[in-house]
Amino acid sequence: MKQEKSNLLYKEAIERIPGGVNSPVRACKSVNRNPLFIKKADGAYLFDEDGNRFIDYIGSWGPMILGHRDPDVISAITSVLEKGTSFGAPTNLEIKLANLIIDVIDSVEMVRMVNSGTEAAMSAVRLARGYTGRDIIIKFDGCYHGHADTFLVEAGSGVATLSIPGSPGVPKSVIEHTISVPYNDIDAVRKIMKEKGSMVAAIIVEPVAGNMGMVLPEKDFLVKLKELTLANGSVLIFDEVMTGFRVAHGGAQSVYGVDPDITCLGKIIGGGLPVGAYGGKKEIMRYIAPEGPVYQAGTLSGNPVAMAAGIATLTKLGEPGFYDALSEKANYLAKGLKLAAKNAGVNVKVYTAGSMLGLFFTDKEVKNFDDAKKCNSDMFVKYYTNMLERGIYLAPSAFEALFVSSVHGKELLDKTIEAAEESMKEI
Ligand code: HOZ
Repeated sequence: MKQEKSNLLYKEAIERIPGGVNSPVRACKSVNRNPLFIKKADGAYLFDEDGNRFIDYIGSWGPMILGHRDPDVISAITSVLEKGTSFGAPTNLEIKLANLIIDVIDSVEMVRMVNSGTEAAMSAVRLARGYTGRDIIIKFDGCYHGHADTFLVEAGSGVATLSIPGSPGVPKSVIEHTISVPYNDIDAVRKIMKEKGSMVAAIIVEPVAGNMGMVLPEKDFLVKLKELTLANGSVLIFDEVMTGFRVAHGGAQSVYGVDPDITCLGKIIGGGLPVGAYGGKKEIMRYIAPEGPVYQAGTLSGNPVAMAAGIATLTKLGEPGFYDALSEKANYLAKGLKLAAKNAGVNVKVYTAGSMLGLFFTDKEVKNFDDAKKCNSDMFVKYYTNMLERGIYLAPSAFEALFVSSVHGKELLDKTIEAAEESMKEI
């Protein structure tokens, strides 16, 4: 595989941009490579500067659920561009997108648009603290809720690839209010709630974890979190930045039958443009300024171009049978990957949640961050490299998920499975 042009660009980039990238995981450090510089994308494919073509399973880390350059999304963006790119004032588009969210996610009665998942989670926690008048936040090891100070304790995603628990620059006085416990460990949460429940503002969780690889919640884990927050007057926040409109139309909460008090959304609701949102019950959402005292603002929040892309995307996601067809593709791929591993004599665990997939090099079930960290990282690096050489673009870290889009046809899935078997045989 040629990488000369990407390498040259990387050389230039590292002189001008820290690490040569605008988000750490992309630097591909944990797979011992230089990053590929992407020139364009189309459907299920990415094309890099050297002219290599890849079947894309990152999908811009989730939002490209319709594939790249979906014609309806592109035409919605184009028609808005002719009217202006940013007004910093309310538009009808914001109401339309809010309705598309509220109509589908039962627990969301009101929603505030922001610009990213980080902003959504950061604002949701501020709201929970303002609403309850409490400071403590409980989160889970290996979950990632963006890079706001409060969350940089045992965080997943890019933080996990650097093997650091948090980050310098985060004041102790901020994270002393954050308690992180193992994912799926309801007894650990129960213990904290028993000791400090009256001081706990919120429990925040990825209802399906997607930033330590993809890890499923155990039976009743989310139900018990709901019970504990209710009993203690705390707020339950579901970070559905990855899972919202992804694992099912109504998000993970619709699959597991648990209504959180606040839901964080991102990625998909902007159709690939920078959008996030947080929403919930009116009683809580009315605490946000200007209706209430909890301050949060943003010039580009509700940006018309991003709203138009989101509206076009969510409208298509509402078409009958969309999610059944998508999950079928993911299940087909998961089955194929398991068989590929068996044929190659390699132990893997493969999990799916709608169109999200997790693949771990281990023979043991993966239920939390510790389990994920114990998986064979050398095997992952070799597998990643072999797959890339065969034109399959996976997340360059074992602590991320795979995303299947509606334009990943059977032929591409078969090609991926074939490449996986060859790649695993070469490990
Ligand atoms: N934190 C993102 C995935 N979980 C990666 C962001 C990026 O590099 O774009």
